[in-house]
Amino acid sequence: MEKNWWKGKVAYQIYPKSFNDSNGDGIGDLKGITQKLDYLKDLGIDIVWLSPMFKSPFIDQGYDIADYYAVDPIFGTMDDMDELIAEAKKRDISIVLDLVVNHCSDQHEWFQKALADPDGEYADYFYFVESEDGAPNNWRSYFGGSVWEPVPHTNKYYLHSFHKAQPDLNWQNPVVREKIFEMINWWLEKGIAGFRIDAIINIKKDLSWQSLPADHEDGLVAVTASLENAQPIEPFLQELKEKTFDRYNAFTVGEVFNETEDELVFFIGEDGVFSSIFDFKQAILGQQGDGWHDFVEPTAEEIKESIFKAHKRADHVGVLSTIIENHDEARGVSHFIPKADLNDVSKKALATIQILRKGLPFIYQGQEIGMENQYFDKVEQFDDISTLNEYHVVLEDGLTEEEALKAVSKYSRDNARTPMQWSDEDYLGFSDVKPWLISERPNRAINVASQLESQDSILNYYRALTAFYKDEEYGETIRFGAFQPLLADVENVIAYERVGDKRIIVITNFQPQEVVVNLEHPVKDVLLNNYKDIELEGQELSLKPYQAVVLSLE
Ligand code: TEU
Ligand code: CA
Repeated sequence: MEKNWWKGKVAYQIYPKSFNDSNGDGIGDLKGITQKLDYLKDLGIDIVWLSPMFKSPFIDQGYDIADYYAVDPIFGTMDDMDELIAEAKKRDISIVLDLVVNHCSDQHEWFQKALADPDGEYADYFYFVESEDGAPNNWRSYFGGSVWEPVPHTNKYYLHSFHKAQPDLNWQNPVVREKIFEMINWWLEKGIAGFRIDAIINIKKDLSWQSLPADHEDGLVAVTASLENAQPIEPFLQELKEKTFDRYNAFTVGEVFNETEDELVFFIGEDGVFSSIFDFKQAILGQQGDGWHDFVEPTAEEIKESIFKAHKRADHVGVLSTIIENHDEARGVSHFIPKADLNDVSKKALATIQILRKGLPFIYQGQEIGMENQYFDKVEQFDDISTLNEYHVVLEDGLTEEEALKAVSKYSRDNARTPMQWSDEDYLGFSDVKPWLISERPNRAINVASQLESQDSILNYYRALTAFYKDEEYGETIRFGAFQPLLADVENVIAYERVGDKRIIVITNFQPQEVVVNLEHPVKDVLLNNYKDIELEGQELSLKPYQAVVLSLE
């Protein structure tokens, strides 16, 4: 297999619990995914990333793994997994798994053995730290509260950067590293094509366990702040790469936030440890302040700036994976498009910007039909631990229950975790019974069945975008050509040029007003347009609200 086989592919993220239920228990499963492979093929998908489908108690929806070698029974069997890999292969689709190795589940055999013998070898698989009076320090976990949990009947605490049911694995311990590498190779041997690498930055630790200045009234500080004083991550990841990914020519995409310039080279440069990392700069726009109630809506100018900056920083180093949403975020269309402007046209504009910018596009399930945030009217309707924690943070900050509900409804990870909407039936064509998570009032009008029938649908527009990405004449330029900002000063216009053996410009008018722009060069052809018509006189282009056009230049 060619070294960089994954370059120029289109990827799709599946959240297995919510994609397709094949056996009528209200939970998506592996057979359900296999049934939809042709759908994915028609959408132009080459790589499918599955969020965790391993054995799990699902405290954090599968990101708490109890057995890395087993498929959770709610998703099916290992035979189903083998069948999925084989059927995908037949269609030239590669399967990528989620590698969650910063932590495992407290139900994992290793942790159970550690608890049973807190001085034994398995305690060293984790961070068991002695402390006489209370938690060893003031770090706050990602999901709220201390990162420390007492080990029963001892003066020890164990570290959990995320939920207490997700104890951190001790990467300092070479035995742990070997076990992890063995497991990775076992899966690669089975025929999976690579991994999305979860929360990887957290594997480095500040082993002095020093407290840091509090960042909130609870006296705690986000555990992320401790990473600045942590041991270097480089040796771990270098070893990981050499002992696993390299041997199989695997595709890897890291979940990495806030990397420095040097780290960027280390991650995705020529000899980088990963194939790619996600560009989260756009996804996290507007996240500020002390909690979800302080978040603000990103403007078109901010979206533009974020994209331009990302490419300026990364394109000479390596390949970014682009997203507008994932299972940890609200729906992209609801995040980036003001509510009053949310319609098929604006959704297509957002799609155009993402799919045709430079990089490896990831489409999150439902994105291709324009799924929006869900309607939640009671806190009891949420499943996600992060949402429930934030709800309390907002209340503790003095807001009312109504305000808290409003804030978490808007940013809840559950917005993206409700079932894929295949049809307008009762349970959205996802299942015959009530799904494990569903809004009281899903927007049924948004569904695959109806969009397959309508030529102008968002789904068909996404198909056109992925087809264009692979187009015989222009695809090379879109996949590999340079990215150059265009019309940077024209407010609310997000535009760029792609330069390869062809010259292509992508212009979107990301606002509800018309705009006129002057192009520097004569246009040869109109290659894509989210309106029926285009108003182009010479080099003067008038764009309707949220119009997106793709033009080739002479
Ligand atoms: O996410 C890591 C991460 O940093 C996020 O938890 C983020 O801070 C959070 O979603 C905010 O609500 C990964 C997974 O993508 C996420 O689903 C898991 O919950 C997490 O790791 C723990 O495994
Ligand atoms: Ca099922």
